[in-house]
Amino acid sequence: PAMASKLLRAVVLGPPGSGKGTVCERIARRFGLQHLSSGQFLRESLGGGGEAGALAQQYLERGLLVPDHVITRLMMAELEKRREQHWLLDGFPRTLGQAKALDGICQLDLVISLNIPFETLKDRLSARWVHPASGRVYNMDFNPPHTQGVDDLTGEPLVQREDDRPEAVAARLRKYKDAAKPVMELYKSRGILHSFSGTETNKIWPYVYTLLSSRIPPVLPEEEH
Ligand code: G5P
Ligand code: MG
Repeated sequence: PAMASKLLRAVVLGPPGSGKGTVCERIARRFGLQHLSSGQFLRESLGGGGEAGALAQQYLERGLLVPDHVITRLMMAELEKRREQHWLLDGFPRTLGQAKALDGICQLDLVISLNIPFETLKDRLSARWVHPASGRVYNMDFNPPHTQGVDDLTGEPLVQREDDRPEAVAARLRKYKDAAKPVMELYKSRGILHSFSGTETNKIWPYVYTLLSSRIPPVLPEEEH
């Protein structure tokens, strides 16, 4: 099919814990796209000890959205570096202001929205453990590490994210809805929004895979996760 030359510009939206990272990771591997997570970029920027990092940390710990100009500047710089690659944004844009900034630099082809019940989200986040240095994510029920409490590849300890504490989780879920609604409506009105509902990523995945396959040829077969 004639879908070779254009670079794919895709976004995955969804509340905290909806599986954006999990789905993006699979898409990236199967289709050879760059997976760009705004949350991961932010967490990496915290380590630097700079003023911007310290400020961002206060938002992240409380489960609040970082101000639009901060995250937009960060993402625009990262996207600029990857102009020649297919990419898939995880967690950006999250407000109408961010969506408009993104419109200024590209034309989106595809927006995937993950619709997951509130109770499911709460359960998942409380069982999540991460390896901070790589961003690898585990879940004690869904994809536990080979050895409890340590990263499969490095053997380093796993930690819980500050914002996965119950108080922060509730705040994040509330805030998400308010900010995301106008973004969804914008993409829906353009006819590029594709929503997937369910409680299990593995059941949603085949539909996501089919959708992506219609836009870009897979580099790996579908069966293995
Ligand atoms: P992040 O890092 O973007 P969130 O809160 O949007 O964080 P999060 O928590 O990373 O989203 P996710 O990526 O949607 O969730 O989900 P995931 O990690 O793949 O899956 C969650 C857990 O469930 C994992 O343990 C996974 O293994 C498990 N899981 C997946 N599928 C299943 C399943 O089918 N069954 C089960 N049982 N488990 C499953 O943003 C962090 C912060 O950064 C700032 C904000 O402060 C934000 O709170 N930020 C921004 N601020 C402003 N604007 C932006 N654009 C910002 N982006 C980030
Ligand atoms: Mg994530």
